[in-house]
Amino acid sequence: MQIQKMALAVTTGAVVICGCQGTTRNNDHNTTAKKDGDTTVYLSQPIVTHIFTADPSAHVFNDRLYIYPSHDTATGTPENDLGDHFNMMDYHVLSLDSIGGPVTDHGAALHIKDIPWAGRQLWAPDAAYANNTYYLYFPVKDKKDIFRIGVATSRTPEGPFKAEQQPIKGSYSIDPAVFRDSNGVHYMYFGGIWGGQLQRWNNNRYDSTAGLRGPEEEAILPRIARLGKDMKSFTEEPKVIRIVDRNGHLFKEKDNDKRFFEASWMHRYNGKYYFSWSTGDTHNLCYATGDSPYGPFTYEGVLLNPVQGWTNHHSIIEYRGKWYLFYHDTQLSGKTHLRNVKVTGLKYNADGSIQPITAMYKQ
Ligand code: FUB
Repeated sequence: MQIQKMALAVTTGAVVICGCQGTTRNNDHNTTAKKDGDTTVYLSQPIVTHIFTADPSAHVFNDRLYIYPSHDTATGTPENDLGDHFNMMDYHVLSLDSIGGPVTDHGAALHIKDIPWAGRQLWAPDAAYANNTYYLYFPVKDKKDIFRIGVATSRTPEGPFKAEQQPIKGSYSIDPAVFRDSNGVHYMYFGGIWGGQLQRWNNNRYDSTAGLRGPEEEAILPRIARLGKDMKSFTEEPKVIRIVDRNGHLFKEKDNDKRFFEASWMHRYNGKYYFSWSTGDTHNLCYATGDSPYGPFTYEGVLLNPVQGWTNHHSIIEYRGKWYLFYHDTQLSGKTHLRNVKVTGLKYNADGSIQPITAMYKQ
């Protein structure tokens, strides 16, 4: 437990963590830490330090901020390129009512043992609200070791959530991001290559032998599917999302500082759709804009430069009139699979472009 600098109060089933000395004042800038003779400067501090958290999907429900992160756990699973070391067992929901204010950890919201079809590895989740119900969407490998996307429900945003008996029909791969358009229609964006298995899915068919693309081939694209009114089903077969350059050309696999890898997110700003993602092995968060939730999206640039650690994963939301980027790094542990969630402000230029953020540098 890493709560030395915190005042801890236990209430009914929840842990309330009050920040002291900036530990949970997550908009502190220019905090330094000594590492291997260098001084690493971090733009923000971890939102909580008593558990490891990653892949933050932030939402505003009833004027309160809720964060749905992965709950990183040290299980000792050996590290490999398929991400076996990301061997998470449950989710905790965090909430706060002001950026930099006290954070509540609501405890275990869903455990893998309570998902009837799950095998292993609870990866990056997301959440949505409709039908007087809160929905938690999560990727987990099924008993055949194939990633599928599941859904669980609760009457409250913090859970606990009850999982459906089966994964969402037609779902696959990882990193669901559920977006509510202004007309009330919900869409799920998803997919991730390498350990996320998206390379095995062509035309929505699974082929365990299908591999990654060669450098000159078109890069693998993320997927979208419209959700039904029940929020537990797709109303259509998943479609690919085209991300193109200014000349309308798709990226190739060799463009790996820009091409899609994982960590989809969608938000709207001034009527435009902003699709953002991680480039994985080059560690950028990039974004592209379009006029429809289905795209095509035109590449705009990097929004977050590489952070400490291998993965980069985020969400972008507006809260009380200001825009924020939630992201993670490995400041607390120095280990790729034991991450900590952070937040910082996000600014747009007058033309709608996002001012790129650098969250860490060495002095
Ligand atoms: O947390 C496990 C995986 O790492 C996520 O699903 C990816 O987006 C990456 O952050």
